[in-house]
Amino acid sequence: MPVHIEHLDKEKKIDLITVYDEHSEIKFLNFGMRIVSWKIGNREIVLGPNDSDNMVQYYEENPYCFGATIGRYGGRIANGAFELNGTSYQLEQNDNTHNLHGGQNGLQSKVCDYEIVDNGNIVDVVYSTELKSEDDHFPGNIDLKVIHQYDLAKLKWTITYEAESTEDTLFNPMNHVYFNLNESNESIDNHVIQNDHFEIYPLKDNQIVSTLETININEETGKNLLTFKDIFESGLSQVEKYNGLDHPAKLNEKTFKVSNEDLEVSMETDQEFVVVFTLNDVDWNDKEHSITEHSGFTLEAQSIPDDIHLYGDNAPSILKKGEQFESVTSYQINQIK
Ligand code: FUC
Repeated sequence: MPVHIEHLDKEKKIDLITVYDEHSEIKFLNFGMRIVSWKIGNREIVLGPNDSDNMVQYYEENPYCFGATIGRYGGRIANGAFELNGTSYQLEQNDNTHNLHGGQNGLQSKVCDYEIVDNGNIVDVVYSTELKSEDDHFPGNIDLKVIHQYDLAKLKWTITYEAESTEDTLFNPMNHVYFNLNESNESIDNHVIQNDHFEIYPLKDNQIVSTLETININEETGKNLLTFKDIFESGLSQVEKYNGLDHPAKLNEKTFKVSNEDLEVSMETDQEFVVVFTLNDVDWNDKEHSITEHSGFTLEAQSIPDDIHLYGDNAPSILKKGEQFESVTSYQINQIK
């Protein structure tokens, strides 16, 4: 059986779940339904500590939500306020005046029940949990399952979200994994975005999406394939302002690929957007794990942040009462050499 379970904190019921064979190994925590390690051979490709010592405390304190399932709403909602079906809702303002990640009581902070379905080469960790209106002040209670599947033969991690709400609400979950495909985690400068269309949505000074008119970074820089270094050094005001990327990008092909010389991570999703965050302005000191600015990047598949203000009643994140929500995003590692 390619699964190992370690009870890290019996009181809090936090378990570390390892799925492995001789080629690769992936580790999940039921606290925040997070990925905490993914090794291809000896190469660790996600940021954060991957051994169990002090792991719980680390992830409780980590301000960047390393590897966590985020929701009910992935990005920022301007001023933490919105209107739905004529009713106004005021959410927690946990990011300046905004609501970020659905607030502090979101999925990232929950310890979830889970079951393992072991089919040999393919293992599912099936988490069950709920989001309550009284905890995050969104309308409706949501029953949800998050399935983390690892396919050992394909080196493919697939996330499925299944949910149902008791009232019309907003639901826009995502995962906050940070990749660095290099042997050393110091920088992502050399990573190449393999999509030849990288269009981002500009943010206002307050980090909220300002317009649906995109900036095409390939056109702006005159480069077909961009390294993160090209982007950091592009001089584009949006990049300067945020010291990197913290922007939604349009997914024309529902796939997004980033590689270094050895490995490629290929994301596939049914979502329309991906938020790419490049760990800008790090003020949380973790030298032991080489967590410094630009030492990792996220590929957060979701609806565009603040879609409720951008699209109103047509916002893709609106989940109707009783409607079945299902969304799938996968990350696959291709070995280049
Ligand atoms: C992403 C970003 C935010 C924040 C967080 C940890 O969601 O959009 O700016 O820093 O990660």
